[in-house]
Amino acid sequence: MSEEKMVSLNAIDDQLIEKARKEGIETMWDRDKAMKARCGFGEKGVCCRICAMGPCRVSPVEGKGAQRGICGATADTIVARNFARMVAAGTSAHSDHARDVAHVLHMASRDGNYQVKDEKKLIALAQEWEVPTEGRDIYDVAHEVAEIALNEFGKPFGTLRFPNRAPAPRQKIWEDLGITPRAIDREIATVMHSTSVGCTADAESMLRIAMRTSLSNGWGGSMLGTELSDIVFGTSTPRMTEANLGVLEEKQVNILLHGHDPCLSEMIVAAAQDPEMIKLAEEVGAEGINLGGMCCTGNEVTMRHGVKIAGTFYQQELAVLTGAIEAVIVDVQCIFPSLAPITDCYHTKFITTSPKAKVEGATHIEFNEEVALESAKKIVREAIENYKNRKQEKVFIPNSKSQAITGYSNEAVVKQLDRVVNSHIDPQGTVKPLADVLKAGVLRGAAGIVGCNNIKTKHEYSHIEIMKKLIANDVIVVTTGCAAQAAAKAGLLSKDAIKLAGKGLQAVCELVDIPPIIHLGSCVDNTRIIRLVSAVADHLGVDNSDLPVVGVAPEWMSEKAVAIGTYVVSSGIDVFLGITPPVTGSPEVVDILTNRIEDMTGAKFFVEENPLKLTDMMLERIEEKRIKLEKTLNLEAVEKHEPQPAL
Ligand code: SF4
Ligand code: MSK
Repeated sequence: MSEEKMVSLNAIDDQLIEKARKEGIETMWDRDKAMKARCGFGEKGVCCRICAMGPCRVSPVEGKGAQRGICGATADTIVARNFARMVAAGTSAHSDHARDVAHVLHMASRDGNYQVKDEKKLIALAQEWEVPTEGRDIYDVAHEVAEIALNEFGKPFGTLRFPNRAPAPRQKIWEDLGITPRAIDREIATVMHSTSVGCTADAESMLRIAMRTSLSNGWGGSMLGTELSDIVFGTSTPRMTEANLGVLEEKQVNILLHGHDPCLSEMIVAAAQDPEMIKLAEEVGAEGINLGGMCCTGNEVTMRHGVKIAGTFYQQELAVLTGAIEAVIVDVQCIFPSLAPITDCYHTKFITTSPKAKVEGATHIEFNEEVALESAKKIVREAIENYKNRKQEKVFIPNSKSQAITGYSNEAVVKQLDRVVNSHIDPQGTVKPLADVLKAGVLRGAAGIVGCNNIKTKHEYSHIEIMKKLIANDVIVVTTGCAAQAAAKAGLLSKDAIKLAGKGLQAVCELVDIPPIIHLGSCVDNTRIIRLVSAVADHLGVDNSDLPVVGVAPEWMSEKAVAIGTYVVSSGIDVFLGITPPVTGSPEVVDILTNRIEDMTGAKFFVEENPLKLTDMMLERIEEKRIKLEKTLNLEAVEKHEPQPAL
């Protein structure tokens, strides 16, 4: 197949799609064809079905078609409301994930399935929240911290705790805009209320409400998810792993772990290492149990255990098509309902575990945290016992995998930086070396590349082209989510990739001993990125918006990405999107998001579907921010950098 016709950067994906065609199995590419053109009103965001007088589709073109819904809502109102609801939905997903982790911390005990793995981090958080720690049992402290965390969801008064971690000028901006987030659930409820029929009909006001809600995600739910997961499951450290469907094993029980919630996946990892389970696998004729991670659960277990990465969001059907998977075990989010019919074509069991995400046609085995390990063993046993049903003639395991280093928590990044600077300056570690090389222009800037895959683009092409071009231009990249997995598969999370970097970034990577693209975890872990940026801003005594830093979501598809993008812009960091959001039906909303929001937050959205042009826009913006930083810090001007092609 010619390269342009391939649906993905990876030839093996096209081979698996071909296998599906030959076997008469429907995939998302068939459904994409059947769908033909998308609904134009939906694409522009001008369809409202909030009340039963509608649905109302208003025309984005003046003088053509209905200009207002039955109630009088304009395109601006409808688009802004739809956007806000996306933010609320994304926020609910990330935050509810964190709520589950908080519950698990609350039930943690010394001899239980869930324990405190990072006591230092727990104590630090307890002190931040003024929880007494002296002379107390660590589990008493853990339970009190968990209770405070759970109260962040519904406390009746005041604002969230974590926004206090932002640089002082940023906190002031939020206060002045009236968008300092209150309780997480309250912010989500406020969006649902304000967007209901007969409420907010002012685009800017609606978007401010959406911004506050997004901040309750970034500086609330997601941040809790990261912090509490590190406490219960351990703060990740860099480790080697492998990525792509070639990690599946011919002679082992292959289990695909897909979804987001580490409360389940951590227990599945423990169950798969249990001697009883290993013995059972041998009894059914397998040489062992092989776990492969997918989507953010894949990120969670690779960063803490080095579990191999089987693939990204768009490879979930392709993984089943290998015919070599005994069970796909899922929890919540990003799970295709099509896994039910597609697993039916093979011996593969599709096991749902959460009451929040049951799927028709799946085997549902509810995961019970109270008896977590037993529950996980029950699920793993199903997979093992299914090994004997594998049909060898249907098996095709692609011969493709890459080496990757994953699992850089912020603590791990700081530890690496300490190799360069005497840690005795600051016993907690320091971001000084990072701030110094950014200030001096050795690194032109930094980019956080995050997010999903989207059938509207060639899979992973945008992720990889953007990453390669940025590092060639001395922009260090941190990455999470499926973008991180794309990088792992392309070999960009390895030290071999240093040769693709510009001279400045090469020097930094060699000195600090890091790859030029750093894996920072799952989607909730985007909070690691905003904390790292805030630490550098604090160190330099500036605001986030003064730094030559960008956020990028080249192939996003999820409502969670809309929530993330909005909290990143609200945190003062520009966001570059490779897929146009459904807002183009309102020139007002487009103008706010891509222009006027900068007056409020110091950052804005940029949208361009051509990844190379999008990268040029990022590089230009980074240079603009460099000039701003030089002025703010009274630095000597460094020569402007002209964009270089990827190496
Ligand atoms: Fe139509 Fe207004 Fe009802 Fe929306 S809220 S469906 S625009 S009448
Ligand atoms: S898993 S939200 S496809 S990054 Fe977080 Fe990947 Fe996007 Fe799901």
